[in-house]
Amino acid sequence: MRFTPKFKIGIFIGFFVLTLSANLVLFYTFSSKNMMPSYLDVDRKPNGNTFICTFSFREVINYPNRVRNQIPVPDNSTEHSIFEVDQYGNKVWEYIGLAQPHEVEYLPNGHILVADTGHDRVIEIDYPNKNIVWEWKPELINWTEINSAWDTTHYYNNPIIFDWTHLNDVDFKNYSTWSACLISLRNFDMIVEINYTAERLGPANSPNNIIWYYGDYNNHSLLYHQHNPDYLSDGNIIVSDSENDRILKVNYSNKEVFWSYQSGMRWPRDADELPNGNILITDSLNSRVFEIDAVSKQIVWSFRGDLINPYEADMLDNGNILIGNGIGGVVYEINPDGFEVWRYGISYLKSLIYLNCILAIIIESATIFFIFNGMKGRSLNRIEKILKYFFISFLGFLIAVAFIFLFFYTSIAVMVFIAMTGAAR
Ligand SMILES: [Ca+2]
Ligand SMILES: [Ca+2]
Ligand SMILES: [Ca+2]
Repeated sequence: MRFTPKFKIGIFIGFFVLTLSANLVLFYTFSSKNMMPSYLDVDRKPNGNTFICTFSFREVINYPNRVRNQIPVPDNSTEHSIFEVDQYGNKVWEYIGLAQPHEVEYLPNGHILVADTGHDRVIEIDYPNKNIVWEWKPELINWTEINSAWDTTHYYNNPIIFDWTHLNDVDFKNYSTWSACLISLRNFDMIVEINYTAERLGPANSPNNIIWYYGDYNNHSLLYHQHNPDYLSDGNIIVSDSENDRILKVNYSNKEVFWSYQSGMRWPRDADELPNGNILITDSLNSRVFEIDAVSKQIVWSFRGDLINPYEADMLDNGNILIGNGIGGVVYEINPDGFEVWRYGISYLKSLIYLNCILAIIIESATIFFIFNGMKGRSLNRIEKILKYFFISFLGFLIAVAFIFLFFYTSIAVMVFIAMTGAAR
């Protein structure tokens, strides 16, 4: 039985339309059912459960300019949450109504502190209940009282709009007789330390409770859109100076940078001091997590796997690394050999891209094979030959594109993310 050329072309177009529509349906389903989340801070709790800060990819699609244009999140949005999963991946607790929450911090009294980024506030929740028992809002601070150079016209005192400070981190420290919080105000290019004990005794949001700060909105050589400042064991501060592509250790007493690391990184967003003194760095736009020796600054461990713009990584007590994989939509626990020992979530984005690429490669290769087969023993005129070779070259091009997506999908996803959200400049 011989198929006419028209019939073959019909089959080819049919396959193409079918694949395209299947993709659109799958993409719509995944995004509308919130199956493509974006993970930020992830914390392993002492009981083995994991806290995950998330907003959805649907969010990114619907409001690609949310962060760039400071578009408010509707009240009680279910797409910006902190939830807790047990080791089997069951969701056991959730708190919604946040705006791109970047950080959750487990307090000694069992409460949690949350950096509710877009809402420009730190909240303390009486976990496992869901009452806000304390709130710190930079809009309630008269910043001129902290530094007279910041007058009423200064950005720190206005305009108070959604995501004005982009408050992206809170860290807690017990100074034995009192406690403090280290808070990162990204759009202020500044981190502040506040006396948590005094805040809790009240009145809260007092300028007097700001006991230390580092950074200046008008001086990007200090900090430029930083993430994840942490207290170091020696009392100093480590911070990811993200837009400056470097990690800094700042002397707490004299505010001088006494250590820095800047080597081939793109938008690092987390740096943790490890028990052996090494530094664990999340190099977001390079989609990797690596560990350096703090003295020699040599890389002693590195992991890429399926990471796409990871937000942060923690070393767990068992020596494994827990990673919040940004738009990759998966939380990974990786052992020191680089093997995945636990995960939460499925990367539907990756599944969709892989499925398409493999389908495209099979269908296009088969088409080329059948074209050559059909040409056997037949003499073609010049026009027919040109058309056939043009078509074969086109299919070859599509196969090459599919291979590029297969091998470089991480970099492509990062490029799309930057283009859509305006992240990292
Ligand atoms: Ca945390
Ligand atoms: Ca943090
Ligand atoms: Ca970390």
